[in-house]
Amino acid sequence: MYTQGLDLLDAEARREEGALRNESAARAESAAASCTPQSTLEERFLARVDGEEKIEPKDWMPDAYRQTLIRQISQHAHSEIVGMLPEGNWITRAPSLQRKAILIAKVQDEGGHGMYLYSAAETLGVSRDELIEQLLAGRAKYSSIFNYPTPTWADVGAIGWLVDGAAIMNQIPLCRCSYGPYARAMVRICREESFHQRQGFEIMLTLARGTPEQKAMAQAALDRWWWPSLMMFGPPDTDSPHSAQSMRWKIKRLSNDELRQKFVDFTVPQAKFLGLEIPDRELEWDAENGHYRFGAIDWREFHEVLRGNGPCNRERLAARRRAHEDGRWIREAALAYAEKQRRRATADAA
Ligand code: FAQ
Repeated sequence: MYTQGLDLLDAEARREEGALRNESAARAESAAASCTPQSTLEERFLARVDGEEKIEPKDWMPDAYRQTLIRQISQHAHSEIVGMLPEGNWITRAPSLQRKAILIAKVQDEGGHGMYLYSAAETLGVSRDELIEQLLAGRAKYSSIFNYPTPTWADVGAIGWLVDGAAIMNQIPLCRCSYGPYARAMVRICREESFHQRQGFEIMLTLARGTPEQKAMAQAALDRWWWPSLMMFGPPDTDSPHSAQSMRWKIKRLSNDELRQKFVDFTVPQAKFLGLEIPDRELEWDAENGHYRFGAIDWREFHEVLRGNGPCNRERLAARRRAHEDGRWIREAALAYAEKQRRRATADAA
């Protein structure tokens, strides 16, 4: 289902790629920009956005557009990196060798997504070191969802099914983001997320069709992850300070509430297929408008998690800091090796 969505997008992405301007044209524009009034530059920029042209790193762009992208892409990158932790918790205890191999691959993919996204952010003039320093200092946001614990194997299934499912729902429109490097990174990321979602659903299906204890374990994981997954899409549109501007700039294509509704509409039939119950007494099909109606989200919980008071915020940051320290020697070794290669190349050239 998700893959079909991606195929359509792929064709679209290819058309958009074809519309990309070449680099020398971008350089010429940047030279001309230095003596063009700001208002004209802004008008041209918006016309390009409206015309579905991709904005590329060397193109002129309003500073607020650049800052919005740095904010969103870096938060997204941090989410992928911190997002390795809840499932990483189960790598040593996966129930079979095959499950373990799949989980390792999945968690590595998330690390890779973080790397593409840090690279996309770097094209906007911020350094990866700076971004990582902000994360480790606790000054950067990452997705609220990764501050919840994974007490059972079924949580790994629920994350793949619901969290990756929500991530795909949010990220498919980002493949059409107006900023080229982010849009292109998202195409590959969405393909991998599609595999992640299916592996999670398959874990849930195995448990739901297993013993009564296994089915109960799957249900308990769904109970734990349902509401936090709905929160992943961000605050309601009426309380989302960035949405209107981001949609005008075609960074975001659909609003937080639109995406949340699409996710609910897709996921409820999947829960039915699993024979599991969504933990929402108010959930009901509204035939008139063709969507599920769902109960109120506890936004206080969301804001508490964002303030650093979720069940695992402290644990997650401590784990990231530890990993960063543990990796210091390899970063230093890689830099020393690169320096040695550089010196050799200089000596050979002399
Ligand atoms: N958690 O005005 P809006 C994944 C913040 S990747 C924490 O609506 P915006 C893959 C928001 O940043 C998951 N903070 O903001 C995976 C802003 O704060 P600021 C991550 C949140 O940007 C799977 C403030 O609230 N995905 O799961 C959250 O227009 C499994 C106001 O909000 C992305 O990052 C939240 N849930 O819309 C990995 C996708 N929601 O900066 C491992 C890209 C909102 O003013 C395992 N990002 N905030 O201090 C986006 O699409 C958007 O940034 C939204 C927020 C939709 C998240």
